[in-house]
Amino acid sequence: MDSEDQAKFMYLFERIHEPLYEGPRGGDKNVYYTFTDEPQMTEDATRTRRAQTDPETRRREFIIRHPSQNNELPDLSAIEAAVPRDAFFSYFLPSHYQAANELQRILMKPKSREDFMSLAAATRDDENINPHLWTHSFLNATLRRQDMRGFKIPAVWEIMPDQFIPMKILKQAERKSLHKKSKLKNKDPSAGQNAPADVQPEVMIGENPEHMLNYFREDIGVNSHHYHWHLIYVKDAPPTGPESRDRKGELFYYMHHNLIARYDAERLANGLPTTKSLDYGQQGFIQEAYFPKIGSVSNGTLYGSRQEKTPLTNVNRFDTPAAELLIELNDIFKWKQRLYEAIDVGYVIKLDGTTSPLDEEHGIDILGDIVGNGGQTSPFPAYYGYMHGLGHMLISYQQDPENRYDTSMGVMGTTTSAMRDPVFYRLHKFMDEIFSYYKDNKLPPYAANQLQWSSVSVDSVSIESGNEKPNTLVTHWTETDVEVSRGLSCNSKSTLVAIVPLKHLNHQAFQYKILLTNNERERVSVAVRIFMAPRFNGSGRRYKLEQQRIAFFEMDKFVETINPGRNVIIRESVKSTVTIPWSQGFSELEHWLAGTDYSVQEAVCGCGWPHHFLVPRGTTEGMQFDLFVMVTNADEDLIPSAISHFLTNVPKEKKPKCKESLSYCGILSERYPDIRPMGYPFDRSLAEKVKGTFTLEDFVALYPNMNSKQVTIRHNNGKLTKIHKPTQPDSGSRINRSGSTGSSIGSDWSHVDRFSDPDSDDYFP
Ligand code: CUO
Repeated sequence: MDSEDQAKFMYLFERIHEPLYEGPRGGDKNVYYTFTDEPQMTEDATRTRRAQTDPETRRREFIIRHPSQNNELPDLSAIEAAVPRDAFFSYFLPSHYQAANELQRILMKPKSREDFMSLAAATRDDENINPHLWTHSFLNATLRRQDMRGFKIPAVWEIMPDQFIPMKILKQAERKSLHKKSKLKNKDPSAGQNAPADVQPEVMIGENPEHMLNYFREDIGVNSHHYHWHLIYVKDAPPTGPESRDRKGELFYYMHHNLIARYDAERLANGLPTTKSLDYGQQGFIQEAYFPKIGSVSNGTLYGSRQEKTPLTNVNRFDTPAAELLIELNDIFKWKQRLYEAIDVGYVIKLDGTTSPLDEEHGIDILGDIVGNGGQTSPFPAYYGYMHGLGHMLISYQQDPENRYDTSMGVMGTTTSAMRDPVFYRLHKFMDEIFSYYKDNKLPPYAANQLQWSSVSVDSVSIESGNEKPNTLVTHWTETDVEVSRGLSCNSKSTLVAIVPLKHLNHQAFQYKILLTNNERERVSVAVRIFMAPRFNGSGRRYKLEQQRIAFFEMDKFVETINPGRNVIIRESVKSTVTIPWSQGFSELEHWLAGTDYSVQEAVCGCGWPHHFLVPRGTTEGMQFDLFVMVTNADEDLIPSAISHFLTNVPKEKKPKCKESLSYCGILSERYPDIRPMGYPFDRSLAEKVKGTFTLEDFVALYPNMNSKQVTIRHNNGKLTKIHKPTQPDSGSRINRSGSTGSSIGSDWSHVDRFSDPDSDDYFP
């Protein structure tokens, strides 16, 4: 792989709703794609011809051999009929999902990378292909193909800004950018070439108290993580072997359980009650309204909206012949009953009449697959249904369940946008309760010998953050520039960029300080597990551990080898293996490509909790949280091949190709790295003797390999730091011209350094 291949690849993601011949592309607006149908074009000839650059005009031209010359262009008509070009593409609609899978299968076929890119370009330019379906399939194929390992994908919010940023703000950015263009033509000195559009970055706050949570629900990192998670956890991924997703049913439970726990921490911080499960009963209704401000630049419409107290109704829509949709509330109710019965009797029925036990090793994985994935992964699809996907679709059409008004689906229909809607969390709470019912009633509480490890004791834990008092974390706001021009049609010929400064939560970097004693005579490898949860419930009372345990969310997990005797571990917050850095955009990748030390080792591949949201917001006066740290034997608990992923200092040659969240996203084609049940030790009911009035402190006092600390999270609402995009791309030394704070690009997690305010204490790893 070389820089030309990377450039050829990444510009396929630019302006996905326009054909490639609508050039030019790239920050310098000098990149063109040209299809050739010369029958004798060999791969080598294509390679030598594909990046011709005219020294006068600096026009760069990628020549692509059109796959139709050898009759290699497949028939896409069935895919196009299933997902019309102007439809909102929905991962949850079985017909859409199958069509995306079919396109992905087609894109996996080419033997060479060159042919893969040619086929991707040709399918992309098919007049009737849906751009979001194409993006889904192309990304998926890229992540799975061995010959694409190490390629860097631009941030998904730059590829599809319409899925993440309100249409009004995009239009403002577009307009400002066009005005700048005309001012520049008239040599108006007030026209800053690359100044961000002066648009309102605030999320809309109306009178509805639910709007206070917009900063969480509409965060582009949060939504991008959710999109990527579903992109890689394809419903029918095999459990073992190449392209496998080990324990994907269990991870469906665990990742979404963490989303609810994190959301509830924000609800408590805003004085709102924790999430209530959605009631699917006959009199059920959705209390919360949702009026999306986002839509699709391809079809020119916003997602459907929903009034408060919308009654839940059957859906019976025949929008297109291929997308007829009948969902009955009664079906969801029936599936729920069958699942609770299966849990009670301890097994599920299979299609062939036999049964599978819901045992300790596989039970949660089977249930997670049935609820979350349905279809091929379910032991009996018709009997247990597809509660998750059809639950999303049922809700997404409640504003117009019979299509009397020709409205679009709501945001709940897509994985890019579902987390924006308050009802997302209520639907997932409904499913989370099924998993909890199973774990709490059918699995024995952890016995003492499953919790304690006498080799190592955790003597104390604390947090240090800058000049703050010990055990105090501070959050604030940051405004980060997001370039939207690459996903819109604006300025397609101009080098001016449209930028939206987006305001999002952030926090001051911190470190955990963990004092341990190794009681053995030799070095041991410890797996350090760190969780956090609010200390007080919605009524302001101290949580009992039996209630608090479901409020814990994972902060970090890593491995250290410690000497006999006393040890101190200092762990930097930015190393968290739960989070990923802010994804690189097109212009960052262009800067990186222009660097001299080009090397491709790792890429930020998109799946992972956004690092800027590692710490919950807290409150201005300081909100109390409990930090929990537990160490277990890494040699027994972690998959040996995965241990290097958890090490703090990983040798370069062992660094993963893809920086993703280990706990929330696993590792492609490998076993899930942690052998313990996901959520251990809080994933099941406590033993009788510690249930009642036990608090976290009482619990950790029983086991020397655990410890806890009360932590204050203070929100500095008045602080706003800014992170600006690199300046105008240019074919030469852009990095120096931009004033980058940059260290060597591509030498660490392959993330281009942010171009930040030098006075800011923000840290984007
Ligand atoms: Cu992630 Cu409902 O699963 O969305």
